[in-house]
Amino acid sequence: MIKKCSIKKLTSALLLTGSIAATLTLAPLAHADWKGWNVHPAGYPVTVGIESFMKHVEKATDGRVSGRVYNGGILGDQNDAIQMLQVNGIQFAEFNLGPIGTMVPEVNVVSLPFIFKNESHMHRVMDGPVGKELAKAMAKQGIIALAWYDSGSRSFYNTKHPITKPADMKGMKFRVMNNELYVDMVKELGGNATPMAYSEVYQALKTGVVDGAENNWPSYDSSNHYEVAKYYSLTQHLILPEVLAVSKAAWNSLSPADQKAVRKAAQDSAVLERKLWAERVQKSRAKLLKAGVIVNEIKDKAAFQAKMKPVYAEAEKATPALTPLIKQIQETP
Ligand code: GTR
Repeated sequence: MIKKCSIKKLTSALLLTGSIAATLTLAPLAHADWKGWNVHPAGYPVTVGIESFMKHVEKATDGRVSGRVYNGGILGDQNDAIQMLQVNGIQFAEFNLGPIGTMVPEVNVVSLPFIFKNESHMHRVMDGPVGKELAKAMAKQGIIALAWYDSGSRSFYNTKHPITKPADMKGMKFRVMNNELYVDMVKELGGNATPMAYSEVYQALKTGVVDGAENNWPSYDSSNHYEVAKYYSLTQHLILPEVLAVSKAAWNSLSPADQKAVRKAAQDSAVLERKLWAERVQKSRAKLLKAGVIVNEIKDKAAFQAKMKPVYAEAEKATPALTPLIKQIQETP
């Protein structure tokens, strides 16, 4: 009896030790520490959004996932970030959809100039079936899109003179984001374009390597480009969505419940970012007008739009999958 009892005790003691050992070895594996990329500085709507995302992820997963965002592009430029995400060198990032079109051609649909009627149209499209389709295409390339952020509309600015019609761009050199589609866009408008990393544009404008660039009010402000290129012409030729994404490897390592929590944290952060975005546009605009930026409205954008036909034709020829997507966007009320 005594013998039996001690064997039982010994067995349960061993079982206990075994489970402690299992917990000890499994615990570090179950905890993920994520590294995140963002090009913007502290306080920028995107930065506040992505930081709030990570905070909520930590809370909602009871600390099973924690992470840190590296702001200001210190881990590299946008192209580096996309590649790092694809190989799980970083686990999450927020970036513009523009350059993603070079590796996920369907995504080029958002880079077609004047494709969206206005910003709320872009939101309706991205929050609907087109957004889902683009997310599916991105997932095939290892990028899991969780939520669409806002980045308003982009307009041209330059160091020389106001642009009121395409002919005003003749012979001028513009920096564009990394995507041949933007090179074509500027060429059709009469200028020349050079793809360049965002971090290099200030110096390029200052030294005359380029005469201009294009961006939204908040980035024109936070990058200080307005200090060196004061003519801001409201062409609003691109309304580009941005994405909060995680790497496929990071995503696949989560339990279904944690995936749900992470997606929700991303979508909540997008609601916050979009609200902050609208406020920031007004703030940046007011600040730069005060700083002496010379802004001109373009009442009739038809002359710019008409020049974009070959850009659409070329893009659709290269990627036939764009044609039905264009139709879907145009038919979205
Ligand atoms: C900003 C955008 C960045 C980056 C940048 C650029 O508006 O938020 O992600 O794309 O423009 O022009 O490179």
